[in-house]
Amino acid sequence: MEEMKQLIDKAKKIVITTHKNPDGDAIGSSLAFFHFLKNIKKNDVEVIVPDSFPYFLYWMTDADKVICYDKEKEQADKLFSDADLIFSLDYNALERVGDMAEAIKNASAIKIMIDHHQYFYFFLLQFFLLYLLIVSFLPYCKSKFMKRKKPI
Ligand SMILES: [Mn+2]
Repeated sequence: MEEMKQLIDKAKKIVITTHKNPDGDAIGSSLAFFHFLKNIKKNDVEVIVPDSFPYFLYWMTDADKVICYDKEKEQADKLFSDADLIFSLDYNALERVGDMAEAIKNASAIKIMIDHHQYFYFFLLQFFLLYLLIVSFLPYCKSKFMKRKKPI
């Protein structure tokens, strides 16, 4: 946290990004962070999303300032290459930003990822463990059930 604060203090140009088909938490977290940075007097901050987001999210303050990469690629590419700091919000794998991945990868900026999703393989592992748990308990449940069903 302290390190991040220092990086923000030092950065002049900051870009906030989020995942493809942005949803409420993507746009909400990006704009909230955008407002936070503006409030601490960071003037050169942009939110760039891979593609457009649903109209019902436009009620959020400054939603109209969000740059859609698929529509304003040239401008966005320049912002990425000029940035000192790039934030990745609400995603944890570059595959999730589609065509924008290349620009982020090539940017010389320091990149910070903040996400509430689990790393994909942990997610799979969790399902596997749940499966094992169910499979190992199944015989036990079955036998209980059978006993109860037995006629007296
Ligand atoms: Mn999301």
